[in-house]
Amino acid sequence: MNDLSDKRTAAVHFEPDDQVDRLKSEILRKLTYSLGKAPAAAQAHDWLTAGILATRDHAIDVWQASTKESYATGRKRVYYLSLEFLIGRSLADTLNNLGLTEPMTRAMRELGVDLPEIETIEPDAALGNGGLGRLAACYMEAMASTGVPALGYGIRYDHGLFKQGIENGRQIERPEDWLSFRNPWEFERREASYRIGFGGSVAASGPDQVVWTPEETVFAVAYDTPVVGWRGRDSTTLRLWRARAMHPLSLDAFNKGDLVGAVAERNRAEAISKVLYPNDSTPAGQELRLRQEFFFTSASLQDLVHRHHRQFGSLDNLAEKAAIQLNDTHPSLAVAELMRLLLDEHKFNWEKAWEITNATISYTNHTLLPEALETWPVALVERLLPRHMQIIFGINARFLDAVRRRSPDADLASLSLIDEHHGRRVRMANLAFVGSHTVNGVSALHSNLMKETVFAQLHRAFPERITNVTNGITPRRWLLNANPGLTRLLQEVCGEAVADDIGLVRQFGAHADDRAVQERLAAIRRDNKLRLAKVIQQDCGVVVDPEVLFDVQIKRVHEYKRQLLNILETIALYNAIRSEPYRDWAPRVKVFAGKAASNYTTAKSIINLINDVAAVVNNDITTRDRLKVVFLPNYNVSLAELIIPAADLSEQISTAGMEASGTGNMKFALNGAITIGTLDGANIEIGERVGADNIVIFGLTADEVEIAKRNPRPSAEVIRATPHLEGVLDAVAGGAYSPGERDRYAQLVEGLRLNDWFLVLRDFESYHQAQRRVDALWADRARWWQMSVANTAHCAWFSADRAIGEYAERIWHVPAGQAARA
Ligand code: NBX
Repeated sequence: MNDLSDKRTAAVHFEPDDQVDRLKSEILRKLTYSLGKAPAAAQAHDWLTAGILATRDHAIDVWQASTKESYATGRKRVYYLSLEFLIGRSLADTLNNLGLTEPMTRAMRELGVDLPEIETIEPDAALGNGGLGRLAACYMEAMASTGVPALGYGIRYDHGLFKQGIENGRQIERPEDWLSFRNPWEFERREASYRIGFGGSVAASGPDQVVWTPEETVFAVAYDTPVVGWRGRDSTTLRLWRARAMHPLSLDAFNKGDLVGAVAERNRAEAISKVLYPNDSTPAGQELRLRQEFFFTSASLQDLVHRHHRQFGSLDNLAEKAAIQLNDTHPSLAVAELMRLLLDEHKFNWEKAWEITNATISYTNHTLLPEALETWPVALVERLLPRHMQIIFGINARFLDAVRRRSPDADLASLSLIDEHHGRRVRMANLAFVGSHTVNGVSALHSNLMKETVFAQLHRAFPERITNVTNGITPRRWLLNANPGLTRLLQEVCGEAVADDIGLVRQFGAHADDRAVQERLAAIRRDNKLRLAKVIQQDCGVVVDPEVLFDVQIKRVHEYKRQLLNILETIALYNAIRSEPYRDWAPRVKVFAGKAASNYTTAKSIINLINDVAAVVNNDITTRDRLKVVFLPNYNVSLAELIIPAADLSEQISTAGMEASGTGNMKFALNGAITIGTLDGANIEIGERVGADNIVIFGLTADEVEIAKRNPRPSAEVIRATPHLEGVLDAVAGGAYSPGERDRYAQLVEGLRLNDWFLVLRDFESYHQAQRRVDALWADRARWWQMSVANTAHCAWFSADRAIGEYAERIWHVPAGQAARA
């Protein structure tokens, strides 16, 4: 690391003015020689690209030093396989981590450019759906910040998650196009390109060996992006694969005048990396999705095996030098693909290949929703990946044999990698579980539920395998960058070093009663709310007062996340305010944002209802000062960065037992919002840390939900026992909020009346009461700020650095360079 630390020292010793001058000339060089633009003719996007290219040069210095160091020392490396990386924008975070925010801002200003303004035109890289993808992005940054050598492997989708528009209250999807003007952060690596086979036939060539002759071959080409960690000490690499055809044009077809046929192979190949599937927590099921999964898994494994072999000359020590983490089951085929490479290409026998595979791979589960568990028809896998299907059968036979020998009464049917009941399907979770040395859940509750429910039988067979690593978020993006006001206050109170060691925010807790601190906090929050209010006015045409309580629910729209509970309670509140206008209701704005999968009819109907309720409420002068409802379109990482620091109340109201962890909950709490939530996922751990007095908990527990589902109470009975609910449901079902189409929500409400699967009705009263406790807390503003301080002060533990530290120590067995422990 010597040359690197020298460089850093050199940077530190630059006089600020020199540094600004240097950056100015770097930007101008990029503008002139990389973009071919004269400053006088440069547009905002030219300045942005020039700024990114100048910043990227600094990132490259760090990156090359990191890579060199990890090669020179032969350290173990982490390979994080994820079909999703929800990156968002990169410029502001990279500058901040490099310590260049201030000099770059000045350099741009002296060139006549407003940096924060041009930062907002950087495309928001949305190569992910939600929590799982954002977690992967946080972990790439946290590994860079804590000195864990790592490569993230994924797909370079031409089109990320769709853009959401709201038209007449309804979600419409528009294609996303982040690559349309090139991506200045990435490097194409022609030399890192691999052949990915599909279909064809297999022929035995040795005791465990087979020759697979694919019918179709596609190229995977690597695109690398550096991810710089805090203070530019280290960097990880995001390596995304793009699909290219072997033969981009068939001249035969072309010469015959068949222009479509001439590019057919190319279109079929390139379709693989064309678009992200917009499903969150539900499998897509199409063949193209399986092709995507195999494509990126195979490219990544070929790459890491090739690099390992080049570096160490043998694969015997793969597990000592490589830890492969599977981000959910999308890369489960890694188990079979690694076996194939070891058996067929490197001629290991089965036992040795299995030992290496199992010692190298580990798997994270992100959801227990039964409909989310991926399975693929055996017939499809057999046709697309004949060799892998053989290997999966081989693994299964040996595994079931071993279990049978050890425990003759084991439930083999549920352990099997093959589900024999639904037309024979490969269970990707069982494949990942059996192929891994460690399997983890993402919160304490979730990991326990894994043992009791979906993985109960596998857990009995491998009682040591399941462990927990509660999720974490990077405090650089979600606190330092998103909330500079709060960061400044924390640095004054806890010392500058809080940016290096987030654990120091603990000291903030001692100032919970300090009036001056409370006033500062209130002023910071007000500024953040003003910024958000501007966007609300622009995007929703609604004027909101920054003095009222900002009550926020932002996340994918899903029945289990219960946006429906929130909006029904909002209607009850609206009715109550109208009937008792002079009671001391806490004036609020209800902020919603989130996308629904394009084929998820119920979720889309919920979005429609929120917008319809907003239209009625926002136009009612009797509730004008008390209640507003807004739905911000096109929720993404950048919008989250704007909304979270402006939130007073964080809605984390999933049906208990269904939200594996949540990570938004952590971002809000660290920024000082109060959580109203169920005892679900990481809410429980947030409650344990901030204390029961500093969180508002309601609703059935996971155990009670379990019982309630086994003995459901008829909805009619629940409705009868719940004040106000009947009126709310009747109004919605009868078209009070959709006068132009009276039966628009008839089905939605009928669904609840028939089967309250997500316990929206059951938890309604408890939620309503919890909201009245929020009203009372808000009325006592000193108490509110006390709670807010406690939340910030006790949430450092949710730093991704802590989570990565746990993975490094307990799962990957890699020494973290400077893992910060909160
Ligand atoms: O992963 C999310 C969970 O819902 C969150 O509770 C959790 O905080 C987050 C990070 O651990 N899961 C998610 O985003 N997606 C999936 O779980 C998923 C599973 C299968 C599938 C698609 C998405 N086919």
